[in-house]
Amino acid sequence: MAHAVPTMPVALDVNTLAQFVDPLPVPEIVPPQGHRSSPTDPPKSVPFYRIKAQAIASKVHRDLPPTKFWSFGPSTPGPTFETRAGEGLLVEWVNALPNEHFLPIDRTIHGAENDKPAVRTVVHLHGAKTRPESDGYPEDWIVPGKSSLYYYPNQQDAAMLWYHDHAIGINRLNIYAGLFGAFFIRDGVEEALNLPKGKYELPLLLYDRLLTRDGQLLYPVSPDPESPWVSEVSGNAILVNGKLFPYLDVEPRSYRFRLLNASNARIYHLSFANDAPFHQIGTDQGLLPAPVLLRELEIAPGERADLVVDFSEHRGAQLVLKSDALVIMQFRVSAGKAIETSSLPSALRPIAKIPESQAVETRLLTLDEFVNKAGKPAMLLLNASHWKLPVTEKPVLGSTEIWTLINPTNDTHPIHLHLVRFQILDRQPYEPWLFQTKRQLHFIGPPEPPAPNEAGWKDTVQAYSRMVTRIIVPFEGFLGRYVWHCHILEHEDNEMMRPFEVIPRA
Ligand SMILES: [Cu+2]
Repeated sequence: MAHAVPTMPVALDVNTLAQFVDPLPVPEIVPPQGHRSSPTDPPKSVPFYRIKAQAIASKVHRDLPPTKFWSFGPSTPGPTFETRAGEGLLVEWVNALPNEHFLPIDRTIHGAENDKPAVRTVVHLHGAKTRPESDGYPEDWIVPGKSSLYYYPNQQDAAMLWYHDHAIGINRLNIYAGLFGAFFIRDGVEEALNLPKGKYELPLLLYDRLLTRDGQLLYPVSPDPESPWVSEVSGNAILVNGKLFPYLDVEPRSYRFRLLNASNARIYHLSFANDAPFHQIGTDQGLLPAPVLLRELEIAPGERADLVVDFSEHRGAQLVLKSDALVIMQFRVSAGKAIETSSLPSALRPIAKIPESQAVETRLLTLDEFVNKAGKPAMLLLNASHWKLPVTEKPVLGSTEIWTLINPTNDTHPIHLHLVRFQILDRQPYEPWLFQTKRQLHFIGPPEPPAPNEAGWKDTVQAYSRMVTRIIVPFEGFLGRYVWHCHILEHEDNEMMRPFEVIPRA
């Protein structure tokens, strides 16, 4: 009997759609459903939230039918959390998804084998300092009908974090389906600065998707039906807070935009079409020491950027935000008078540079790509080690380490460590062949310090191609098992992810 050959649905040509016909949505701030006792010693009464991962349909554009998504709420992205540093909260993450996945699972990928349920979720709060049992370990997934109760102490500086699925082997599909949202921690340092706030502060969650002609999510597959995994997915439609080509009406004054790259693989090079300058005031883990004036911003998957844009010079104008040649969204600046109520101070939050001498351990860690017989990427690893091998990175709680990320591949890999925040020391070009054959680090250029807009606390670092990227990491917080991984989700799933374990001092 002949097998039916599945036909690839035809991709939408987004250039046929009218631009700037949908207003930018802003995900709602989720109210707590009451208070409960925290799992701390002593316990305290903390806000309690119940969040349901569910199948929804949402219109991404005026002229497209509703798109089927999975989301942590009735709309996508999921609702936004707002909390304060040191104020813990509890979330019951409920898996209320259907029993079948609507995106193509590769059963040859680790953790997604035939004996595993198709639909599994586990939630990680990216950037949070959380105990391991609430961190969303990739194997801690739950099936439809189940839930997990996670506690977030939020004992850390003000920052934009984001929650997203982290289920092993299908993470790229679950996030692509829409399982993510924003999480803001506030603190007194930030509030004392008089930055734009209230309706003048907005999250911008950027993610690209491939859409079919009838507006449905298309997740591409390889020509091999036995292993449909592809090495990177970039879409034709760039969504901002769930809309394609949205517009935002703004007053001629300053706005604060909290930007997140929630894409599977795309690195954005953001700028305004008229080359308007803007300031970056914060990065992944909070405020920078000082505002950095930019005309272009590069942001990789998992990274966040805290931006201030002053529209007062653009009264009556329409500014288009783009990434290279791709149009993302439009800002319509009103012509009327506006009152500037915020200010941009020259100093934001002091950040002490960690001296290299503080590090008690330096680890050389490689980022490896393996190709198949056809020369196509078949698998990616950290330190040439599969996920299931014993844990090799065991930092001592309270100690500082230097992680030297050696990237012989042709790609930038955004490397994310759970639990911790770190500083970038430098990046330096090296000769990959000498390292691969003799394990000798031979540098072929001077070390480059981080750019001013990276010179703050980070939790995701772009490890550039054919460069050695060094980060210095204080392992503070909790004991136990966490993960570090590439945030290109296709890489992470196949198997560019490894555990690390924070151990007690001997
Ligand atoms: Cu990668």
